[in-house]
Amino acid sequence: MKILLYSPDNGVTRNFMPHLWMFLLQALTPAGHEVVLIDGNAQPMDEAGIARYVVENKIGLVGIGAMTRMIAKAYRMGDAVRAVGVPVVMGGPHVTEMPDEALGKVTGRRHADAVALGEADETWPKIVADAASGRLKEVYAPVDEFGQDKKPTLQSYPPIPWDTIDLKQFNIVPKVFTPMLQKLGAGWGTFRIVPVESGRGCPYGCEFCTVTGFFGDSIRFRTNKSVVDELLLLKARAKSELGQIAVFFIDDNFAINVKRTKSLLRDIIAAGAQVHWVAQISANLLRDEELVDLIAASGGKWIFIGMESIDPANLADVNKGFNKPGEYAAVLQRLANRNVYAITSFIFGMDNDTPGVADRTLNEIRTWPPGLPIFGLLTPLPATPLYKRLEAAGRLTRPKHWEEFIPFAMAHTPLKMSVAEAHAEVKHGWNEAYSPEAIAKAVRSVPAEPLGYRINILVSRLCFRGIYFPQMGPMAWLKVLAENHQTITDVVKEGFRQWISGWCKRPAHAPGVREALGAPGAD
Ligand code: B12
Ligand code: SF4
Repeated sequence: MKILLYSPDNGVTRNFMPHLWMFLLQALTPAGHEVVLIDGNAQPMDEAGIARYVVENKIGLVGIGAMTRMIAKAYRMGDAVRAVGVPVVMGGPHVTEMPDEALGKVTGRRHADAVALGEADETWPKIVADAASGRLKEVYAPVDEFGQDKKPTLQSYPPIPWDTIDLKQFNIVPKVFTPMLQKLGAGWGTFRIVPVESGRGCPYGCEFCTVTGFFGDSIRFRTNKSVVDELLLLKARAKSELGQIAVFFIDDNFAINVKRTKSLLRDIIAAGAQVHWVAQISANLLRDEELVDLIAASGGKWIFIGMESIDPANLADVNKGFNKPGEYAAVLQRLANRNVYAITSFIFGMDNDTPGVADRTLNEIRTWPPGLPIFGLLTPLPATPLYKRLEAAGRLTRPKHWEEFIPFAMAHTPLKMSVAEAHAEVKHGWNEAYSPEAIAKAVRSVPAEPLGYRINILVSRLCFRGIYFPQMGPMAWLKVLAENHQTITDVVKEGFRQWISGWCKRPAHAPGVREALGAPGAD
């Protein structure tokens, strides 16, 4: 059987990296079946497009996975596939929480033949076998022989064959530049951000988060060896293509067990498996100097920190009182001292927020080392404690907000500001944090370091806003480049000066551009 795994875009945001579930299910598919992957973010497709693809390629089963914000598109694509007579199975956080919706038990509009609840590592082979024999069931739940919820251990994680997987659609470097950039240093002909997980689960139970409910509070890890082997495979692939691969450790809280994280990082270093990596770690776990040393030494470049708010009352409201705004600056400085920077995520529209929250947050951010701030709105995702609280209080204004996804739009009314005010705060946050002046200041604030770190800050800043406010199309990009031309010119001039002076002083074995740019192994 030929299987298509499809991840929808939501028509608004574009992801900068593919979703892990597709590669994982592909690796878990029993032998004898062919699996093709299409990520709608990389290969935009509409309903007619997927129906045509499925028919032309004789696909026998389509698997669709989606977060809540993509679910409306997922349903439309499911409808189109089912209309040409091919069965659809859906999985992921949204259908796990709302299986009846996908199966049409609420509205009568059915979008999937089957749903896979929760973690599908162990149910997927069964789904494939049932589909191949025409006996697909409606619901697949990960349970043991007593019907109790069963979580995969991750100890026998399947090797993902990164050396052979077709990754063309996930290359961020435009094809026209590939031949030229392959010659730059160790090669930049391709650049991909690849998701890798080293463990699952987070026990913290923040009120707005799906994770504790979905993965449970039992934390599970892969073996260090299987993670290290995966990194080595990725590193070898990048080298063979004269390209670069960065890894996003998608664990919910990469250092949830600090002892184990240190042991993994030590093993990565010992095996020479360092690649540039990003991971999500909560601020309270970054107090440990040794952990931060190991992060830097193992290739860690950016840490995603869910700061959420600088107001302790807000944090307490959403069960995230373990975040201490008073220590944010010290945590970020500890990272910056090792040239590791942070993606700092904030939520506006919390119950104690009042107009001016963006400026108050921006004033704090300006005192911190440079990073990549993100601003979003408090969103009641289905089945979260937040959703239940707001529903019980009658505060949901759009209880089924996912039916018509609107980016950056609230689905409930905050207590101390209006919905329109909350929207304006988010817009203001993004505009100010990514203004040409703010970008110039961030780049200038690391003058003593190798040029590579300033390039890292500049490029990340220019690109990052685009993940949330896509700079699609050449005109949007030209505008961004024009607005930031002074900073870009300064960095290019500096690079040229360093290159010329390096060239003049060049001994028999001189560092190449890669080393000058601060690539791993050169820090
Ligand atoms: C990495 C990640 C991201 C990445 C991008 C996604 C990517 N390319 O991987 C970034 C950081 C950009 C991101 C952004 C956002 N994210 Co996010 N993200 C994650 C994270 C941490 C890991 C996802 C992952 O790979 N998990 C590991 C895999 C193995 O698990 P899985 O995807 O659930 O897949 C398993 C099962 O669900 C199932 N399955 C999944 N799909 C399918 C399909 C089929 C056919 C089958 C059979 C089974 C199946 O099988 C898999 C194996 O067991 C999750 C939390 C988490 N731990 O999952 C949040 C999570 C998915 N994100 C979430 C959210 C809300 C967001 C944002 C909206 C946040 C924001 N406000 O900006 C944005 C949206 C960005 C966008 N452009 O759309 C929520 C989604 C909740 C929901 N109900 O939709 C999650 C669950 C976290 C949370 N706080 O609750 N995210
Ligand atoms: S710390 Fe992060 S992953 Fe864990 S419950 Fe809170 S928001 Fe979710």
